[in-house]
Amino acid sequence: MQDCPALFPCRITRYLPCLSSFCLPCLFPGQPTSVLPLTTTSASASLVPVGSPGLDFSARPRLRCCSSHSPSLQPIDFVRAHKNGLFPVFPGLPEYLFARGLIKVAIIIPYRNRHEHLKHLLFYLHPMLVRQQLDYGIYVINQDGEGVFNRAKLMNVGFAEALKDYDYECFVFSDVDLVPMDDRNLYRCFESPRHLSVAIDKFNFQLPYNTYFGGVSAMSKQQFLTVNGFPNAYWGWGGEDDDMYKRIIFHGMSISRPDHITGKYKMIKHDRDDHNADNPERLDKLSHTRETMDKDGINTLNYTVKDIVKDRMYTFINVDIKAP
Ligand SMILES: [Mn+2]
Repeated sequence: MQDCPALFPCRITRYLPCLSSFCLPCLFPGQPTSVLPLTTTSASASLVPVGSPGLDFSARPRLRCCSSHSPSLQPIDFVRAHKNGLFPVFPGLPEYLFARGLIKVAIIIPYRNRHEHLKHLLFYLHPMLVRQQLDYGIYVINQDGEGVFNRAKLMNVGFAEALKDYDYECFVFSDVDLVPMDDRNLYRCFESPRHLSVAIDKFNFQLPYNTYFGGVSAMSKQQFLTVNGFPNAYWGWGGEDDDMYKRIIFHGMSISRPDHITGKYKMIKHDRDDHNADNPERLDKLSHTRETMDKDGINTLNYTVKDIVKDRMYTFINVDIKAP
């Protein structure tokens, strides 16, 4: 163990081969105090199919750095290897990680000016997604400029842009400040659209209301297209998640959820952002979802990509979404 190197010697399209719990502390070199505490609990370990469950935020993590020459860090293009049917063996990772059939999942994070939150989220999310054995990519969709924020439209952009990047079959839409606390909360798609953040500490680990679909949700490509994606017309805070819930119900689907233990989340505390005031039109809009859902959504999405930066840990897409 030694000081974190400035860079980690691996650059790949996605993250599977280069991440292990061994190298994670090096993802964010710097002050350990800026990272939420992490320990795992052992109580139900034997029940867990995908790694150690449960985050307990009561103790600080031990942030030891990795060696700069970890044998598991290799500059390999995993996607190309996968396509070519090559399954190189990475020390410490089981061979079945590289078998065919990994679920291709894009994590979409609408974003503006929340670097600290993103750092915290990714510190926990990457290792969990690796333990869940997903073929995943993370897309941070940044709303360019100071216009009114539009979470739903950014998620539509994320869907469209991620599909240009790779043949994803499942999309997880996540707020930047919601950290999953249990590995068993699978970031994949199910037969029904899935609401994942069912027990957020801010809401006392309860659903705030039964039809709540906000926070973190997962939809397959087909489910998302069936409901015409998210609405683009909700500028400012609130309503867009309820609109999505209605779209799902109006298309004859229901939602699935994990239980209230598995679905626990820690919300990173913050004040309301600038330029994201309550949307006063949301209740009126919500009363018209049935008429508007086929006319406003992924089929009418328009935006301009200003930059795409492939960071080691995520793809950052800066986008002008034509805020009014
Ligand atoms: Mn928030």
